[in-house]
Amino acid sequence: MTQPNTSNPAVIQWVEETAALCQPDKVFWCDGSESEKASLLEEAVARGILLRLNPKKLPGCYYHRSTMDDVARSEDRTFICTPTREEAGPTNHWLPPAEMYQKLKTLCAGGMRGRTLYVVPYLMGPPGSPLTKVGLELTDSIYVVLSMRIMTRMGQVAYEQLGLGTDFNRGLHCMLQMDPHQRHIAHFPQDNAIISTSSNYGGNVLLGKKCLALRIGSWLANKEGWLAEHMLILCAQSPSGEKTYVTAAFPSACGKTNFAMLAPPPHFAGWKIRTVGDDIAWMKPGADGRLYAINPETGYFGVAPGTNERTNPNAMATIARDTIYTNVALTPDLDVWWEGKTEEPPPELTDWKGHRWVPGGREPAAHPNSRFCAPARNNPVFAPEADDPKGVPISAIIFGGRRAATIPLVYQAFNWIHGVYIGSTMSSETTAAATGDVGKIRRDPMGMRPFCGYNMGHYFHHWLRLRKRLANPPRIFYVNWFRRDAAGQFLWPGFGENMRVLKWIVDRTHGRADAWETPLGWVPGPRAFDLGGMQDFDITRLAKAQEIDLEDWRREALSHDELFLKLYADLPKELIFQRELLVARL
Ligand code: OXD
Ligand code: MN
Repeated sequence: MTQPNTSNPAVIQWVEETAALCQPDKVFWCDGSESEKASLLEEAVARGILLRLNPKKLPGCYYHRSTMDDVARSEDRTFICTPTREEAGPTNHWLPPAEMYQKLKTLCAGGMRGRTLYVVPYLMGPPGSPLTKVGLELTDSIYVVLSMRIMTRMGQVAYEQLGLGTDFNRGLHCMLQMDPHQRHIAHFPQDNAIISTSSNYGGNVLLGKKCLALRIGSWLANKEGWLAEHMLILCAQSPSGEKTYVTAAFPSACGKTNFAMLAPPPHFAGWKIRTVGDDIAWMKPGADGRLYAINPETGYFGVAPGTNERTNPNAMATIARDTIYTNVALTPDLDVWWEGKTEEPPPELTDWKGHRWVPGGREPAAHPNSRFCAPARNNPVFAPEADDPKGVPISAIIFGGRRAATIPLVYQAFNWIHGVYIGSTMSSETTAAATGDVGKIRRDPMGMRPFCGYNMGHYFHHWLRLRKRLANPPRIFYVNWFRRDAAGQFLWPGFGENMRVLKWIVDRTHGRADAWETPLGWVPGPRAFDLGGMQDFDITRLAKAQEIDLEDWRREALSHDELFLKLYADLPKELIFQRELLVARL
């Protein structure tokens, strides 16, 4: 549609101003309809931006290949532009707003010549929820428009929620020439605005996701008294029908999607795991003193490599239709493949760079951070509560990371403050989801280090303060699925078997599972952890996975200082005391 489909004067004015700056040939006002989707897909295919995949094998699925150097989030090009450096804090890149606006306005001037500017109205959250936010993304990428359709409630529904109001996130995305030196993912929390340039990678440009739902979201949450977190939300339903809602914060590419869609092993017949969300939770204390969560998204932007019928059968069903794949490999009959999809690779592929690929080469066929973008509704275990404006009451919060040593499979914090401490000292080996080294241990508090839109020390204060508004707070746990033995083998089988850990967590929240006190927290008692039906699993491996080596932990406690020293000026004293208590217990 080339005429405004809203009468909201603030929206119209902002679109006019942006068009005057970027000078697109055309302005297209998206309405989110099915007919619009069909014509945009047709155009994207005709322009070679998307390739239609084999409709018999993958109905409604499309393929996109990015430029070679635009394959992951660019943390070093991500900025929080607050009036003072202190507000952004030591973990964020910072520039004063005026300087960044000036820089980006110069870059974007005339930047859409010869292109179409798409106006994408969207909601983060179910219509009518007190937590839901309205966003508008102005983009010159048709790939972004089609992906935003999947990831958000996009279209007229957003204008309906906004009415004539002015409270909406202003997001501008200009692809420019895709030069990485001109790449900026700039956030202006005080203005509820985002400008993203020179990238077309989901995490940098689907502005509702990391930029609004997490960076601006966390800033708003601090101001308004709620939490915007990098967490999945799942419902564990017992055979008797009891529903327990759990969130889990793991860093990027550490298995949130797999855990959110977990398929319980046969021994847990009658248990159902349902997905409310796989990446982001917005949570607010309810009148009953419990913490309620919504998933602001409507799709999954997940890592393809490693996904298969064993690791995540529900994801495989989800991405069998209506999905946009990016940077995976292609078979000659236009099916998709990635490392780990099948044990044996097909005899011939086109790799993510567009080159012929045969097994045995040194380069992977799919990029390690290749992605699927799929509607949540395709998920066979989609939880209908995901549409409930009230959200779901959370009984447990799980923190976790990818650590080959030291960190046990599961333990429970003694209380909320201790839980905030274990979340704030969370660590993980870095993954391909962000550019830079892979496999280096870094402190990633609450999985939010790349996503906290303000000073991380203030963020910890906010977590601690929230406790006072929770008469019945979620219990807090820590997990590590990735511990290895001396031979480098994983000690715990993971994936569906994580149901055993989840069951203990669920039982703990209901006060019915045995636990032992250790220096780190509570761990499952000998009879509390159900290993029934596990073939080829030696109980001594569980003991190894749970082992607490005090020498290792003394070193670990020392390394907590790495981040704490950086944040010292704003670090809550509670966390310093918690560290002392931990050291005293070791
Ligand atoms: C993501 C990420 O894409 O965390 O969800 O990088
Ligand atoms: Mn994520």
